Amino acid sequence: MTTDLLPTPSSQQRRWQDFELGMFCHFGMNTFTGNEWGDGTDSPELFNPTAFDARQWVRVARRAGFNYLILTAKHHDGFCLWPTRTTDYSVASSPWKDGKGDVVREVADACREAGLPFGLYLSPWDRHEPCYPDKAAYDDFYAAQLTELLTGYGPLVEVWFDGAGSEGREYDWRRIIALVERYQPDAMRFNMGVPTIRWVGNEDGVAPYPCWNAATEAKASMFTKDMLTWLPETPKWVPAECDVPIREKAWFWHPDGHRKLWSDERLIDMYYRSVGHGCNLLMNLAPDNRGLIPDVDANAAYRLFDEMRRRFVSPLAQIDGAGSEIRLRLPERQAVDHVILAERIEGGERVRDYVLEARREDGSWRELVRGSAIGHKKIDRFEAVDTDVLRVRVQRAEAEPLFRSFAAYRAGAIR
Ligand code: FUL
Repeated sequence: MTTDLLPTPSSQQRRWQDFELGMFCHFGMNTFTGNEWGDGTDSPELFNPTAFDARQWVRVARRAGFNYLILTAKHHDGFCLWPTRTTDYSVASSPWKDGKGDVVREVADACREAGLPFGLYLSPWDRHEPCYPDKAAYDDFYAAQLTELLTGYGPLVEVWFDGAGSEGREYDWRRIIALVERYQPDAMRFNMGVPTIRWVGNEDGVAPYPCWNAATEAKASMFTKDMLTWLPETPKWVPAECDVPIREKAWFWHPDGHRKLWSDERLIDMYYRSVGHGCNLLMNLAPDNRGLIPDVDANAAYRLFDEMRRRFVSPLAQIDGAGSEIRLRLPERQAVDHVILAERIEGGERVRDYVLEARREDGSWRELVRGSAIGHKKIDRFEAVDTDVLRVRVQRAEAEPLFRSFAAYRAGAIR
């Protein structure tokens, strides 16, 4: 067994994986028109939030337990939330704050005040910009926009490159990535060019299992089956991010409000199948046309994460360790219904197959779960068993298994 060839994360990737939960905020021209994909012809006059308060967004993010926030600086309609020099299709041409406002600045500042890492989404597809059909001209335009964002708003945790609408289109990824590397070397790069994190491949907030951290490809968008070609210098370790709107298929707030808020059960399931599969969950809470996150959306997020904290705040027992069999002794024989495993991923994702077992009163072992990937985290849930010792037996590994944590819980609910 050699560990030399095992992909491992960078320190920035490890930090990002520990965040686990991100809040996405889709806000822009669509917020005022009821569209999901504006066509770029809507007048800047329409952009006029009446009570915009970035601190409220950040309070919601903090109260819910999100550990980073990503804002759509420009969505597919091309309308820019900052006063860019590249186009007049921006907040500078809107009545909001007499054209003197800067949404990106206010959200960046509110995040910094609260110590919340901040990231930006900049859509490559631009339905407004007249030079879009001219590849070289648009590459210059996009690079200029990105440079403004990378240099003007402090440290960014993530830059989100959306593949939607760009199916079949080529951008100068080498140049784009060089800008991110130059100005924001610690930022995660989502899914394109030389990504450091990848798209999970759906917008349901769920990862398949196993969802290994090492990957050589990912889907480009919801609208194609094509897999992306990443540049050869892409790291082997590219953990997945699961993005999902908290309302069914609605990234933006809609004046008619008819999009369904996901049920608490569905949101809990998303948590198990994203964070519980070792991935990050990036959940969208859309600010409304006042410029505030509606209470109903915020409350749904609070209920979800409060419940998950209730389940997992205090383990019955927890250890770390190395080796292919690790035992976890409980303080007494008691009911257990969850186990959370985590590898020390700085040593790579070593475990390939494992079995989790509980010791019966007669000393024999009862199998609870068979699994494969552990990586950053694996949450296993099962019908409650009474036991005093749990063990994980690694049946196949790339190198000696290194456990950051092996913890048992009695959550009193497994759904
Ligand atoms: C998709 C976009 O088309 C949606 O509008 C949204 O921005 C989502 C996060 O990505 O590809």
